[in-house]
Amino acid sequence: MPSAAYTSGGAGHPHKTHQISKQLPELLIQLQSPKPMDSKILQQLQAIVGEGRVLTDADSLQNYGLDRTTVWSAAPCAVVLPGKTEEVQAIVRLAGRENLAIVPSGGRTGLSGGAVAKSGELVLALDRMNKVIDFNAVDRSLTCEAGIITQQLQEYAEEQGLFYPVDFASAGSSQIGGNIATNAGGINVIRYGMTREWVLGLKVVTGNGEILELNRGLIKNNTGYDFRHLLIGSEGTLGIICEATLRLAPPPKDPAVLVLGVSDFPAIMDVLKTYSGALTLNAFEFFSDLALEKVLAHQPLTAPFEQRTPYYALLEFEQTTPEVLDTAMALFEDCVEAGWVLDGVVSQNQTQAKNLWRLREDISETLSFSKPYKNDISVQVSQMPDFIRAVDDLASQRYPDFEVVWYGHIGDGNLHLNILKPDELSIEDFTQECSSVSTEVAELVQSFNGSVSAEHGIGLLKKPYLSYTRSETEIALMQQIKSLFDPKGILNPGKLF
Ligand code: S2G
Ligand code: ZN
Repeated sequence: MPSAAYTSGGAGHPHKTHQISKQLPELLIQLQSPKPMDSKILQQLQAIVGEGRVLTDADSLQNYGLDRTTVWSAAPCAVVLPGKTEEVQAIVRLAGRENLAIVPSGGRTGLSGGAVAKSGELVLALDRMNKVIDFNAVDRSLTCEAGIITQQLQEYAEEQGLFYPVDFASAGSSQIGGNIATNAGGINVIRYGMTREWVLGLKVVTGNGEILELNRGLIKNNTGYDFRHLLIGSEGTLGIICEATLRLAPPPKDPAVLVLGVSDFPAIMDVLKTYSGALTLNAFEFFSDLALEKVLAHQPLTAPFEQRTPYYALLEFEQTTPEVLDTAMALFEDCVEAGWVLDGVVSQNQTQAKNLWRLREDISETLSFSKPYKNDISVQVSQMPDFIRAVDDLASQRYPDFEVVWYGHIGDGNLHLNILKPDELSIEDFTQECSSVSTEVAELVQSFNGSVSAEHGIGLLKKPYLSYTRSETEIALMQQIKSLFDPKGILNPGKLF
């Protein structure tokens, strides 16, 4: 008899309360996925990638079947790990013949369920395709496989004296292919833009099993529709990204980090206006005191200064000349004078800069322990002062009993609103309660012509809200485009729309 007992845990996952006994994995697969992998298909997959690269054990199905969302249970039929584009192509063609759904999988750091396999899909993981293929100093470009970890790519660029400027908290686990498929944003968008700005070429396998080589690293190429930009942000629904050619930038000179204690939400925008008018900002982030409280309770970090303030702005700027720091300090005095800023600290070296950054970058992981309900919303920066007032009122009225944590990339108009799940509430009841408010948040975002998903994508989580940002005509066109790239609908079905 199986030794493990299953209780349905917080996120609806059956938590193993004991070590699974030998005969149980099959039962677990039965429990969690409609049907185990057909042995004929299994053999054909093994013939393509090799014996040990098709996984069906319970731990692999669990590990590869989820991203960082906590709403769904993993239930893929199997995981396949190709080693090159031609193997991806063969797998997609096999899946097309068998009408087998594929979920492309990178670092699985997504926050909208885009990489969740919950209905017997085949997870196609790019982990083995993780090499740098080429670097060209003249073009300042780097070609790599999709499965390379973002941080490894950043480090490789640094070794060449260059800089890959898209950065975010999960860069140590995410893969560049997933970053491209979700057009990842992060902390440097205010200066360097989203991932889309840095992709010079893509090699993809479409749902039709065709290999497309898009733009081939050219800066200028005006020859009709640029399919590269269709694939970027398509969340694995049009094609599987196998290789990418990325543009690299000169590294910012001697970046300094300034953390300011800010008196209230709207004052953050006054500070932004003051600094962005005088300095080249690499980043302009903010977080509430509750966010800081949670990070300090979980991480070995110290508060930026003696007093605690309602909000904090974190700025990073390039020190192109020695005078830049003097300007930053003079602006600090002006902001204190104006009553917007109550206190501040500036980094003296890169170690201090990194520690100050951790106060912001550790928020997402710290909050994950509370299974937060996340809103990732954006409006034009000019709309932010009015939007902040409206959405903060809505959140405090409609979430009177929940802990509401504000943080995000306010400099590019992107707010992260995280509602923390109270211990006594089940994830189902909590999600239910938050979803009803999310409709009002979506309506408010729509009234400001904003986006219901600024950087985390739509995946599964944000599907109900897509129409608050995209028109019916646009959604219909997206579906028609999908039918061209993936006529059998085998690529990440059910995601996005
Ligand atoms: C943030 C989560 C980022 C991440 O903290 O800005 O977008 O990579 C969120 O977890
Ligand atoms: Zn973010």
